[in-house]
Amino acid sequence: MEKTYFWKNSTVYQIYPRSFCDSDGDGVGDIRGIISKLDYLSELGIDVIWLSPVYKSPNDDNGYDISDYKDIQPEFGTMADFDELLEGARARGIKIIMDLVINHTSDEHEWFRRALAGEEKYKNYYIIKKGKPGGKLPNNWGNFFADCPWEPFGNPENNEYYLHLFSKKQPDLNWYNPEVYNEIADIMRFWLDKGVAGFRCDVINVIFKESFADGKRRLALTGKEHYISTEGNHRILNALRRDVMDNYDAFTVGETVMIDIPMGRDLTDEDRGELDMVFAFEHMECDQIGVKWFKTRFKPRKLMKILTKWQNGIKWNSLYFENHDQPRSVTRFVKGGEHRKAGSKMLIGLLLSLRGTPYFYEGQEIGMTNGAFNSLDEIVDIESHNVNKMAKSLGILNPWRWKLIKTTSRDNARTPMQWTSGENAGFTTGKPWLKLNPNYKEINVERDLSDEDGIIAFFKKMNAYRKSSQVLLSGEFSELMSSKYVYAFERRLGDEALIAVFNFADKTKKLPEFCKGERVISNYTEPCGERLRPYEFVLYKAGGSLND
Ligand code: ISL
Repeated sequence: MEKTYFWKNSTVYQIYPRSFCDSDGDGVGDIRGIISKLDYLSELGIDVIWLSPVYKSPNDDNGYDISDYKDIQPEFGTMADFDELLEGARARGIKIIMDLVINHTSDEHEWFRRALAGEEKYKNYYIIKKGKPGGKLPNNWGNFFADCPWEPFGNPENNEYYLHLFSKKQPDLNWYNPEVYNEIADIMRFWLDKGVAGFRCDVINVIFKESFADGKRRLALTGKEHYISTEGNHRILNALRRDVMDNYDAFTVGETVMIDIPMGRDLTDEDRGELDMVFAFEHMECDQIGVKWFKTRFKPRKLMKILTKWQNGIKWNSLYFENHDQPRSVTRFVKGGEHRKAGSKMLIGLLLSLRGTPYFYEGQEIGMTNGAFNSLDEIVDIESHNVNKMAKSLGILNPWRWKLIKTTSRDNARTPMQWTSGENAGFTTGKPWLKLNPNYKEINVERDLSDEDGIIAFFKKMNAYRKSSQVLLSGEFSELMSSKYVYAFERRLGDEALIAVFNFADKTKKLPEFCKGERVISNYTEPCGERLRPYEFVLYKAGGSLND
């Protein structure tokens, strides 16, 4: 199969189906809701939709716990709806990638049920270990969701436990077993044969555990050295590339936790042949100390340094500031509500100016902000509840626990999409599954679209420009400046160069002298003088005179 590498020129838009658009009034977004918004997505100018899981699931982790990989979650619709979505997208030149969750299944998956019923074949699909003498767990590992990663398996007398790095309803698959490999390869072919354009591969660099020995004690995720980007993991990815992906004009983007640049390079090296791109996390950790729950003041220069490091370190990056696990970028990186519009545009401008494939998360195009939750009762996310329990057991008082959760909970990004200023933001006619942000009266698609100077208008303009510019699509990156607040870089292809400059301050800042040339695009209408305005972004065509 000849590869077109279409993803190198694509802009991707992530849909979290539960929160996107509800067509039947049950308060949960669904596939027909997405179909009803295809024209909107097409007008935005996006090329690929990344669909968070729509497979059958008991929803312990909102679909990341899959009980049937070849069927659709009834509350999202039917396979016929899915086929219609795929066709409707195709007709508009939009491709769809699926979320591939293969570190674990749901404990309600048939494989796990049969394992529990005692079928050896299926027991071998999971990681089941004997407890150590004295009623001890098989090892001292930690868990991603602030839980214990071992849960008794079946009859307690057998002293067996199954491993779950995430929720206890997400048992980890045993990638030592070739049958597991074959099952997953088959699932991938099933979707690729339908015409999907690839996969976003969930926590893909932890699937192969090289050893089950105790780990070095850490604040979080003790044991991770035994499973982060192991050699066995590389072998599996390479095999899936050869056996499956090479037969389709499709791509993979790996969600790769805790990777550094050398790991990212190995995972995406074309000669090794594993993944096409990775989602690295380092830039998403620029405002935290140790673990993500301990947020510190955002220092723009730290973000700039990390972005530059990855631009220089990896041939092709995935560019993102948001997804369904992260707080909203405008709340996180932009000070004060009055700059929401300029700041949202600047962050969009930044993603679309860097080298790599840009990913946007639903609502980012209208500058949606973190959820407006008042207490834990309003939070659904399992991780947040587990963290609360754990913090409580450590004696952390409620106001502190709530502060951590309110700032960092994954539900911040999962509040329903704000379409209109009408009832329930036009998301549903029923009761939304998660509390809407009351700011939908001001922040919504309808209103933004009616504003010539809206965030969507800027997104469309900038995205269209990127697509017409070989320099932005494939030019080399070099940093020109990363000061306390001002970031600037050049993108160059042969003799042609663009200079992008960003002011991360809520005050004016001096425009660097090298920012000269034709002002191609900006988030402000009037050209700036000697000083950049708050959260100003300008793209210059190098050569020519300043602001002409
Ligand atoms: O950062 C995290 C760990 O503390 C989590 O937000 C997240 O679990 C991690 O990034 C892995 O995420 C992916 O796999 C999870 C699922 O809950 C997330 O939604 C998904 O993006 C388990 O499938």
